[in-house]
Amino acid sequence: MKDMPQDALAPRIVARLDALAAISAEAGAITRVYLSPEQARASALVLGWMREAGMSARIDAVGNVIGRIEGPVPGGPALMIGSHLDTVRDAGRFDGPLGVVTGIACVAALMREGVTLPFAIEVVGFADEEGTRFATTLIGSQALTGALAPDVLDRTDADEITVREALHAAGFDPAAIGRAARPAGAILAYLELHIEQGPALERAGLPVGLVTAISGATRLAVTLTGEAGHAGTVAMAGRRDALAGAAACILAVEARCTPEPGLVGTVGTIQVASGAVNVIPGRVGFSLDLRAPEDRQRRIALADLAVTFSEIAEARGLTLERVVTHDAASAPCDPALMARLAEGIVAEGYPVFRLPSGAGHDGMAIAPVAPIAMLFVRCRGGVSHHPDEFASAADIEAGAQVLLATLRRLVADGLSGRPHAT
Ligand code: HGY
Ligand code: MN
Ligand code: MN
Repeated sequence: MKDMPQDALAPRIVARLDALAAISAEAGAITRVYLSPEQARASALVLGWMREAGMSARIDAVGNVIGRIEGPVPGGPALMIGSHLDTVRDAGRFDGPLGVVTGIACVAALMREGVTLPFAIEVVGFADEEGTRFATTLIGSQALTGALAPDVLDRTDADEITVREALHAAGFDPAAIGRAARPAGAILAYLELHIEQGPALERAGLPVGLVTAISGATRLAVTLTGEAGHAGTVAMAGRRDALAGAAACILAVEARCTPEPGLVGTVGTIQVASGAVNVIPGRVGFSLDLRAPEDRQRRIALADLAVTFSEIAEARGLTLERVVTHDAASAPCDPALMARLAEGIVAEGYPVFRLPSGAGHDGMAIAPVAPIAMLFVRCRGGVSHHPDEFASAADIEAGAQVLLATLRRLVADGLSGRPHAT
């Protein structure tokens, strides 16, 4: 890579992202969902990179890939650097893997500097942040904090395979997932480097940004049931068309969210049971993903939409079912840890640009048990969850050097340190 210093970290990071991107369920696209054979292959690759960096490395009871450099007390509390290795369907190559591969590169660089660690450092590749396969999300990070939903093993994918069956098929013991949970205090702090997945850094002309909080999110599975019938013989009046009802609900989501800054609502999937071109849809299922920076704002919108959906269903003679498949509170980043990350940003010569994260991250699951902070790296056009997702090698280098500078400070001064006046 031209103009890169000899000891640059980005060239190897980019090469490893490319290697991971080649591991997919689909040729010509990047799709690596939880407990898939592709995930097993990607995990094996990352295990090797962790070991190459001098870490002990293992896969835990739910499939998280965990590398560790011991501190003074074997098994003692660790500073955790993480992100996820699973992807959405037809994903970009940076969302998730960038944070894991950069974490490995920074730990390796720190080890090359011969530092003595005052605490252990772990790099974690979480197994299921996206929730692409089972609709619920953060399975990997919630298992690690002991916060898995009691019914998680019964969640099913589009083929009606349960998490329990998928764990078993992937060689895990469903009865042992509790072993992934860490005792209280095991995680000193959590740092995640991630592409911004939005346009703010590009608009500001900056390669890195300091995250202030992660927006909370609620995901629903909504089912409308009406009456199937012959498309040619049933008059329009009196039809109980479930898909037309779903369309009204989807437009209601857009109408409710659009006027309110920060509130976003997305219907990303819809299924018509036994759908056919000449059959009036009798039963339709769709997903709803609702987010806002403030939990209260999200809950009010959720309640409003529940009323609207019921009114639409009643007016059309449909029955309505709503199941919450995921609910994560917004997660503020820790001011002291943010101050350390801000020191790293300043040390690398960048201004400290603070911004919230509209996208969800594993840090939401870690926040209840440890201080979290996130570093965003600029991505082109803010595009993500799409093959056009792109972060330049120069910005990846900037992100890696900021993370490394931050690690040096945390190792030298401890986690609380001297908050930097930025
Ligand atoms: O959905 C999200 O915000 C994250 O990319 N999983
Ligand atoms: Mn994502
Ligand atoms: Mn992500």
